[in-house]
Amino acid sequence: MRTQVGIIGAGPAGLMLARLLKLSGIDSIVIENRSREYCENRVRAGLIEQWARDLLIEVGVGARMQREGMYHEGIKLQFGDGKNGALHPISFKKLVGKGTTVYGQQEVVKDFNALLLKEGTPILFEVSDVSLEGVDNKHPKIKFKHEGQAQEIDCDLIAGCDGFHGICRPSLPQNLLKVFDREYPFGWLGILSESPPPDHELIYSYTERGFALYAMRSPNISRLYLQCAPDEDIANWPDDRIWEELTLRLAGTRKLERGKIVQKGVTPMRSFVAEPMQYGRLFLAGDSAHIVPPTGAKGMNLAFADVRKLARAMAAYYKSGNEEGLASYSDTVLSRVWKAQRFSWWMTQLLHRFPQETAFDHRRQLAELDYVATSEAAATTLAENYAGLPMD
Ligand code: RFL
Ligand code: PHB
Repeated sequence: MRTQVGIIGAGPAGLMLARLLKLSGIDSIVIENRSREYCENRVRAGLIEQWARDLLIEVGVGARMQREGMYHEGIKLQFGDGKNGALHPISFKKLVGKGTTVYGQQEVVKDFNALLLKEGTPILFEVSDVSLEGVDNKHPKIKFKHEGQAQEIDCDLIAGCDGFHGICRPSLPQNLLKVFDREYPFGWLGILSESPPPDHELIYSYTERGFALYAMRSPNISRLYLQCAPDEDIANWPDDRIWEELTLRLAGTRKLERGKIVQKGVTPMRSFVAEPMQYGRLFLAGDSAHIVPPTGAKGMNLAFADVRKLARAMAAYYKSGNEEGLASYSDTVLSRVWKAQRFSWWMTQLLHRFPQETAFDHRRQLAELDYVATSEAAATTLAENYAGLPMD
């Protein structure tokens, strides 16, 4: 097989890249090691920044999101347990004139798969034994197995969109890679439940018992998270215990309706960046190069931001042979990546209880929450970053 751009991974990064390239008249083939059904049902991110919503509409996959997604003008912070507990709204709309959209990542993936396959961009699911060859010369190749057959794709360029556990990042010379890594001493236990969310906005709750997040997928489906140990055994959390803990961490500010839990899992939290995000003809994008803790809701948005820049650089290369955009890709996207890292770390350290924290740390967190809730300057900083930094 031969294509212009070989894309490894059919997550948000790979699919958006394939679509942007198609709109610039550039051919690509996407390969994915999981089944289509698995990818379309993997419950993950849910929050889409304003510019990313606009981009999904612009590239032609926004219609269902516009119908079914929930547009949010802000979030609510909850802190101060018991009688002092209160909800503090932060209105992005008022502060920065933007909002966010809640629409499940797996729905975005479904919408892309349907459009790409209909318009003739190949997505090969359930491939195995993927490896790269010749990324340091002009004729890179992707080798893999598909339907029992050994296959090769000759490409001009390769996009490594294969997530944190993929093969692309390890394919860069390891002596060139600089890795920046931080693991947090907690994880999130997440559930999807057939019950209405406690509030129409997302509630980020800081309590003595730990952090909790009350999000949603629709007016009748809640997506709820509890801070837990990073290696928490889900078997220790029967449904009743989850509901009791979620109720306690809402601190009486809203009523929490219970419902059937249809999915649950534990996610460890980490911040991670690998630099540079390119080598020769191989370009990393999304989680294959960087991971953020989910508190700032940045992961899927950053994946889109990377490939928007990458698609532009590739289009310029094919249009005029100009390699400047490709050469500066990593430097260009890393400036946004690090700002998202900073914000995700900041939200995480603000809202979680740390095992080694001192009484001073705890008071400082409460003071910072109070500052964000009462200072327009501080709230504007949160709003600007959460709803999405400007994107050109
Ligand atoms: P993905 O989605 O991991 O896609 C990579 C794809 O590559 C495939 N793959 C391979 N394919 C071929 N060959 C190989 N050797 C391969 N190895 C892997 C994988 O099967 C997969 O299909 O990476 P991508 O595209 O960079 O997208 C990143 C996002 O998925 C991720 O950042 C977000 O889910 C993070 N995230 C959130 N992001 C947001 O923007 N807003 C949120 O509200 C948000 N909440 C979250 C989150 C992630 C969470 N978890 C579970 C990690 C909440 C949670 C709980
Ligand atoms: C989600 O809806 O799953 C979600 C929303 C906001 C976050 C993380 C996850 O910060």
